[in-house]
Amino acid sequence: MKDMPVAKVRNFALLGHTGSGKTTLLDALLFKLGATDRKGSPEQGTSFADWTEEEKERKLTIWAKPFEMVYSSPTLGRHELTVLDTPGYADYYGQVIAATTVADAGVLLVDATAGIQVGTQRAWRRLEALNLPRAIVISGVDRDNAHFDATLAAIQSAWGPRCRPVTAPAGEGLTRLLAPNPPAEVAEQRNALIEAAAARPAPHGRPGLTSGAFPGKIRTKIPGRGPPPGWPQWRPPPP
Ligand SMILES: Nc1nc2c(ncn2[C@@H]2O[C@H](COP(=O)(O)OP(=O)(O)OP(=O)(O)O)[C@@H](O)[C@H]2O)c(=O)[nH]1
Ligand SMILES: [Mg+2]
Repeated sequence: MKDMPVAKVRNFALLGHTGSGKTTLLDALLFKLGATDRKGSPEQGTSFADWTEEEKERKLTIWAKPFEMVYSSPTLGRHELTVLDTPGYADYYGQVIAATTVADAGVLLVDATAGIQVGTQRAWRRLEALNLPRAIVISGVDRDNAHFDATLAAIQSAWGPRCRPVTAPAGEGLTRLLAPNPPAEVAEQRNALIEAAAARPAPHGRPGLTSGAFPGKIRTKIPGRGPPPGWPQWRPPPP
């Protein structure tokens, strides 16, 4: 994908406690976005990520590995996703350090049947230390003993009310809170999300809901250089 402009590349690492579902999510993404013609499974030893003999045997990730896929959206166009799967098992934390050093963002998985665990906290601290942008995925919501609301409450209690859901269980499945005409049961969460977004300053020169001062420096991978070509330049809002 050498023809993809840098501004259209999203490069993020999957992080979380061992068994929280990082590799399962990666295999699902690869299949859903058409990068593979079957869905791999770490449990069955068919994962595209956990492919070494030791990983297949132990049914867990040992090595961080990058995977490329293309996401096409009618409104946002084509984007290249470079997704790094990482091990959650504490002995292999060095792989998390390496992956987050090259990632532009982190996606942290929190298991809805277990809540915030030691490996979740360690991953969060790493993201904090690097000041990486991040998203949280509550995984395993299909399991019988899953607790979405309690997991969300634990996340907000640990890391603040800025952690707002953008999707939530409704009826039989999950719904996007910003989709047109969402079910009434998610109206409260939808309003809270819109209010939180409206209260934030506009990020990185993209149009926001309010204008305001830029909260920090634009982060680049190469110290001493400006943002890569094609990145939007932030300008202070007019007085
Ligand atoms: N029902 C259900 N099972 C899941 C889900 N996500 C993961 N699992 C199962 O949980 C187990 C662990 O999943 P993995 O994807 O290997 O977990 P991981 O986070 O990659 O674990 P490490 O590689 O050790 O860090 C596997 O048996 C998966 O099939 C989910 O969303 N729902
Ligand atoms: Mg794994």
